[in-house]
Amino acid sequence: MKEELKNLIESASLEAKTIETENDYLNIKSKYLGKKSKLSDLMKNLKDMTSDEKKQYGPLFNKIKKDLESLFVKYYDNVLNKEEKITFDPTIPVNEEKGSLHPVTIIAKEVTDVLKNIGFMVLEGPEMESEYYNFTALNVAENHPARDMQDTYWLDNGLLLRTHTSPVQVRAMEKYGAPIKMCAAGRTYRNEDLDASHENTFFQVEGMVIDKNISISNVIYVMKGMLREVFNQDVEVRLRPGFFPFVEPGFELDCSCTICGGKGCQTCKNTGWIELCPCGMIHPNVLQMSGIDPEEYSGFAFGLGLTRLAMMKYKIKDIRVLNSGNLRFLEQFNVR
Ligand code: FA5
Repeated sequence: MKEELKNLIESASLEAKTIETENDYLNIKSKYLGKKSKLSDLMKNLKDMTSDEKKQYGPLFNKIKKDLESLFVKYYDNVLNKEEKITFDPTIPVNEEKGSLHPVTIIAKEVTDVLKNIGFMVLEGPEMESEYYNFTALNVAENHPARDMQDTYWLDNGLLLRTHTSPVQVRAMEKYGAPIKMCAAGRTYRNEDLDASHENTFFQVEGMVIDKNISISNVIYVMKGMLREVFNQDVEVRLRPGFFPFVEPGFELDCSCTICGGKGCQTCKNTGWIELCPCGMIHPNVLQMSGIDPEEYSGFAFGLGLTRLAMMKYKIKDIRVLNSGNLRFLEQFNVR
């Protein structure tokens, strides 16, 4: 028996040195320590041994089992350490190809930087929003057709994917009260038919100023200034009446299409203009619902289509390329 055990330990020790993978480790463990192993067979003899022999072999079997186990683990650890060393090998050449910022991220930073410089707080709001913040608190009644125009993705938890960044206005009014100057850039969602200028996932920047004696001329001044900074030149814009339940009066600010120079193309649906930034004076109901006295304060708000602004600045003909993950397209924006 002793001779057999000695041979077993010798061959296990030799084989342990060949462990190179997790599979090798598991196989050798099962071969020498498993239920059908030689050691297990030898241990079955215990029941026929005298009590003196049992006293001698019982502890010996246990010791051999433990020794072999730690031997296998030791060799397997060496394998793992070797793998770790390879993972952190500092001599591996660095991949010089770095990513660059997405064009919408570049524009979002440019716009919020301009607004920050003139005293706007830069805030964020949740993309998964409640019906109250997305519609009700913005004076959009439950059966109002404006809810249809901003059809969205309704979630199992009763929330929805926000259709615009306007809910951040409400959250900011509730948290900070008046006076206030804030902006918030972020992703918005709509259940849309896609075309060259409509995506189901796009970005907006909300802006809002509430103070005493605010008028529509303030919003026009801020928006024109912001566009001038982003485009590094004056851009042709036009203002026309627009309806949104949360502003009164409301306006649509359109930008002359930079793709066709205003001549008309597929991107601007042959109108020569791109709807860019609706705005208006905040409706008194909205102020009141968020705890601000409309007799004392007035304010303006705008909701800039950030993805469309990126299209206009970089002359991108089709909005769909922006969410496509197309690296050849994205590599052109070499900003980090
Ligand atoms: C709104 O979302 C309002 N919340 C804007 C607002 C804020 C008005 C504050 C008044 C006061 P509208 O649905 O028009 O409005 O969207 C605003 C801008 O987002 C559009 O002018 C357009 O530039 C952009 N936009 C709207 N839908 C899409 C779309 N499907 N794909 C890409 N851009 C879009």
